[in-house]
Amino acid sequence: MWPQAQISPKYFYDQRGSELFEAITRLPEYYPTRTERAILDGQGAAIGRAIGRRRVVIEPGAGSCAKALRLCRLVQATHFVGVDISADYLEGAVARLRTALPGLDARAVGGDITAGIALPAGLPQARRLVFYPGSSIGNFDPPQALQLLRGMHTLAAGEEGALLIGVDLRKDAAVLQAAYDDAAGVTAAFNRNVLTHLNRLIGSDFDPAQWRHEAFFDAHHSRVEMHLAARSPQCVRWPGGERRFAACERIHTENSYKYRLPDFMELLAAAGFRQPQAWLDRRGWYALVHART
Ligand code: AVJ
Repeated sequence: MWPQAQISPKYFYDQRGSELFEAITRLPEYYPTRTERAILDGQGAAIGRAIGRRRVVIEPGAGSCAKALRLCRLVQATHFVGVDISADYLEGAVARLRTALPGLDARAVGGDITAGIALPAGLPQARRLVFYPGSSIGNFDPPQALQLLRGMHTLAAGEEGALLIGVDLRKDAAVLQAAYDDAAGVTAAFNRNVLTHLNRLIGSDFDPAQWRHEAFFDAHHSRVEMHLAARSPQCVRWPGGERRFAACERIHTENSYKYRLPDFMELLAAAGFRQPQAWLDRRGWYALVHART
């Protein structure tokens, strides 16, 4: 038997994958993005008071920078550093941010946050705010999440350092299921696109049409899992190797952990953060959490 096949979710985000993810955020079933935005818009005054003004905002996984624009406005940011794996996509987004906020010193940095970020030289050490919205922390298992939060603590450390992070909370399994297996099939296309991206990266010959999208909530691990299941037995080849798949054999492509708020607060404390404050939507589906270094 072969070991369980898996592909890291970071490979979702080539140009096409980033576009498909943007489409996901507009789906009726995918509540996290609009719920987070509703919290930031509805409780922005209180959140803004907790954060304070003239911040140096660092956003790992900045993507389209749509949230960065809102946040930088809210806290009258002096500097912004967007970091993303999809560097080309990010460059365009940061350029638009500069146009929208002419006073802002905005930079784009290509990179993988799990590998450590090289910040631009001369970035002020004081008043740093690490902004990690979108519940991307959910992609990491709790020990990895702790390590990542520790890295963010180091990134923000200095006078008045802080973190503002979005966390998706545990909720009804049917709501979660629908959010990751939408009726229009956009999440299925997003999931399959990882194979197209991989083909380009390693020269493999995956046929995306041969793979079925699967998503379900695993209550024990408190996570949504996404998989691709082989529609028929097949052999995938690339220069220097091959992998046979039995019919229905799965490739694990993503975990999306859903936290209970007290558990997440504990994780923050373990990473060295203090004075956490959380703002939730009315349904209690999502939290924006602010904490100091
Ligand atoms: C970008 C990791 C927050 O887990 O909800 C959306 C990615 N995967 N639909 C999430 C995703 C399937 C998303 N994150």
